[in-house]
Amino acid sequence: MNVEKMMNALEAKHPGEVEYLQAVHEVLESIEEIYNANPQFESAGIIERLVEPDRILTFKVPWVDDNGKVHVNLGYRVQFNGAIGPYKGGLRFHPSVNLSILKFLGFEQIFKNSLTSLPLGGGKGGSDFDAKGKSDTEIMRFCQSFMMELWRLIGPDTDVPAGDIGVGGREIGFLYGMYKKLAREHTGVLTGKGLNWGGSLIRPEATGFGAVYFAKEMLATKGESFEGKKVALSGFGNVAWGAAIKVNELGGKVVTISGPDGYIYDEEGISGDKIEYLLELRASNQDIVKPYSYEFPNAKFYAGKRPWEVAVDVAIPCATQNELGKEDAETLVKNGCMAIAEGANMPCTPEAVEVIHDNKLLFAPGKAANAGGVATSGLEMSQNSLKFSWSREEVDEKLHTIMVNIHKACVEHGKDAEGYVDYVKGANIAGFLKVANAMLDQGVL
Ligand code: NDP
Ligand code: 2IT
Repeated sequence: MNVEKMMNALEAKHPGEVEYLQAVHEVLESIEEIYNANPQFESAGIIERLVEPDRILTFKVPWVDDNGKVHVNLGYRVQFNGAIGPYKGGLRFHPSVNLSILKFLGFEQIFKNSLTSLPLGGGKGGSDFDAKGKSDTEIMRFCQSFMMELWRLIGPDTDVPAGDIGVGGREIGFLYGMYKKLAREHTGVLTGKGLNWGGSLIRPEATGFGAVYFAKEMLATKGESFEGKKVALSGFGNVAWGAAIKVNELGGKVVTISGPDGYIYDEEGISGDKIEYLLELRASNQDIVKPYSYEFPNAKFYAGKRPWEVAVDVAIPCATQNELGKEDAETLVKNGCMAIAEGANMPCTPEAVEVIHDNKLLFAPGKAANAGGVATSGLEMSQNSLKFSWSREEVDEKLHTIMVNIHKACVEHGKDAEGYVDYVKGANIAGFLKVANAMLDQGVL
């Protein structure tokens, strides 16, 4: 494999799919050496088959708003690779959603799911639907219409969607209800379900918990812990919420959260009742960042800015892709930040990652650090198959073990001669090898 040639061919075939090409490029660079050292990969065309999704479904999603007006959104499901298990990955509802974004997310998901050690293939889906300002009944009608198309493509052993940006417990409920009606069966076809109808304890917190467990392992390699550390989070959704809880539990202090309009700096720390207050705002579909600064006047709101200008020990970007650029990384380095863990998928630009690596910071890529979410989805699927529920402690312990093992796999494949761990390389190689070997075993498909 020649990375440049491969990228040129992909750019010609998929012009303008910036995020997808960015994600593929990163993986190809990491695996080039090991790929070329194992000629069986080349002769089986593994990489050419891996970079293209198995299939993509695109469909229209018509729905009626509360005033009787008809709207049409686009819906997608990208079934990327099913070598090691049923397609698995979230649904994103956000106006920015397009095929490039879903292909990048589906591609990343292949390696992430492989790292979890569970039998999960990679997929992703979603819609350009904007939930901001919509009523619950509008969201319900949209989800029902979306599922009327999607249901034929998914199943508990075929493809198991879950949440992502804009899709949480409420949306999964509406989607599941419609699936159940159409398929006439109660199965674990979606994860992130409510606790009363097949969901798993810890799933809502799992991505954030997992990212903090992973960062804890990284810090431990330097003899450090979260105790007394200042931590910057971005966003305040499913992932940031879980991360905030776990950082506080481990003795760290969360000083920032953000939204599309700016960030909050709360020197006193965001914990306890403040987190409860944020959750109430989120549940009511409101902007949360600005109101926080009215409720807690010691906190400052910085309009139109990102939290990376605050001096912190650890940064955990939890909002969206490419939200932390080169200059942000330079500022974090200058301010003495020692570790960055990607709670979101690909929040750091390639230029930012270069700065972080050049300065030998601890850096966890999303496909390793945020794998706790999908891993706990995998645990939800296991519980559904067993028709049994594990306790909070049991799920948390399994999640913790999975994160510790992912960290070990990254170190095994990413440590260089001087002892610095390139977790990006480690995660990509470890994730790739399992999938590539499964593809070799199963023939050309
Ligand atoms: P949520 O929708 O729950 O939260 C997203 C948060 O990020 C919100 O606070 C949102 O603000 C903010 N945000 C969204 N888009 C932007 C933007 N363009 N600029 C600035 N802020 C933005 O999503 P999740 O927490 O589920 O997902 C966050 C990230 O984590 C995504 O990258 C997702 O792919 C990844 N991830 C999610 C997992 C999960 O289990 N949910 C698992 C692994 C990764 P607002 O609501 O005001 O728009
Ligand atoms: O990016 C992700 O890993 C997720 N949004 C979670 C996917 C899942 O199937 O739980």
